[in-house]
Amino acid sequence: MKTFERNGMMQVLRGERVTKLPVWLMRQAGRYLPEYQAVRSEHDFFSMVRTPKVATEITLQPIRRFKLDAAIIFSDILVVPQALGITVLMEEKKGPIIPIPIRSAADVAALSIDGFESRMQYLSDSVGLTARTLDGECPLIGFAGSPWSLFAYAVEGSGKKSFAAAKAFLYNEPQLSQTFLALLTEGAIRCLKVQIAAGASVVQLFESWGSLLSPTDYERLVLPHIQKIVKEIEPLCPLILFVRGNPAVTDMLAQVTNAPIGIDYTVDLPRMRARFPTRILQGALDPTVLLGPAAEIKKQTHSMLESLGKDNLIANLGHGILPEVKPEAVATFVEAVREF
Ligand code: 1CP
Repeated sequence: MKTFERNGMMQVLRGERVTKLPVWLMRQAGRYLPEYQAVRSEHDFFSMVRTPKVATEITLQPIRRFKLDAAIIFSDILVVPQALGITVLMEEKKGPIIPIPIRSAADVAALSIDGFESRMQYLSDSVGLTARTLDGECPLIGFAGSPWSLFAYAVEGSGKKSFAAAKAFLYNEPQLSQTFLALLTEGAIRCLKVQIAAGASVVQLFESWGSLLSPTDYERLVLPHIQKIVKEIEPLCPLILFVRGNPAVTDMLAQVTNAPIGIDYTVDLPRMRARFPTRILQGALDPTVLLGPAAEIKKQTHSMLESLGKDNLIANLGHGILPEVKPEAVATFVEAVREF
């Protein structure tokens, strides 16, 4: 048995009780770390993602610094639309840009899943190299974006607007939207399978733009795709479902699956735990608390852990860490979990 099988993360995911709560942070590999900035200043974002040695180095940076209980592979949710044939650029300080967004039947028809795995070879290599380099120190998490969050970027063209174009497409082209969502679902499933085959022990699905849909529309238009992903991936390894900014959707996913649920900081924590007393939950400190003083970070972390209870819990933030956070604040958060 690999050492990390007895690490708290895998134990919690197997439903075992632990004496030490596992902790990792969403977006732990990234811009708040000076050692990340040093590598980034010399490379384009997607060439970093596509170079296994660089991706491995970035993945390990936060593990070295904070001795976290899980690593998450350095990649991006937008690698799936890229591998389907959509051009994605990473604009400095702005985030992802899709210069030719998906707006018509011809745009969707031009995409293809054929040869998907060969276009994901770099990801397979990165995951493999990272897992071998970790050598059992902790498990490696693979991930993908949910079909809806990918749809939102691919149709809108960027992440900074109201997503009016994505919503208009969804309602004006209901059948075409479902065709595109089904293709993105297939892409997400294959992307997760590539990472699992290469050595990821856990995977997470990011529903970063669940907040754009009403719970009714989510249930009608997106939920069947999520259920397909769960059905395909659950037999292979633990799958954590994370939703940002829509507690009703978080609740819906917890009701229709047995999957571990990643909760964000807008969820009422005591109520969530009361509704799902034995479910594996992950979260959920407001990431902006890390901008405050150490005493506040400790107080809020302890209060978050008290609300969620010590069992069936993976400590994390309720969304990704902000680039403005100081590494010392992360150390304080990790220490606050460890001393709880
Ligand atoms: O540490 C890690 O978590 C590893 C790698 C990782 C992950 C899990 C990156 C690297 N991106 C992601 C997921 C991701 N990417 C999500 C889901 C999580 C979330 O909700 O935050 C989303 C929405 C994206 C899209 C994306 N990529 C954004 C968000 C833009 C927006 O609309 O808000 C941004 C800024 C990126 C770029 C990016 N991805 C990752 C890093 C380190 C960066 C910064 C790039 C840089 O250095 O300029």
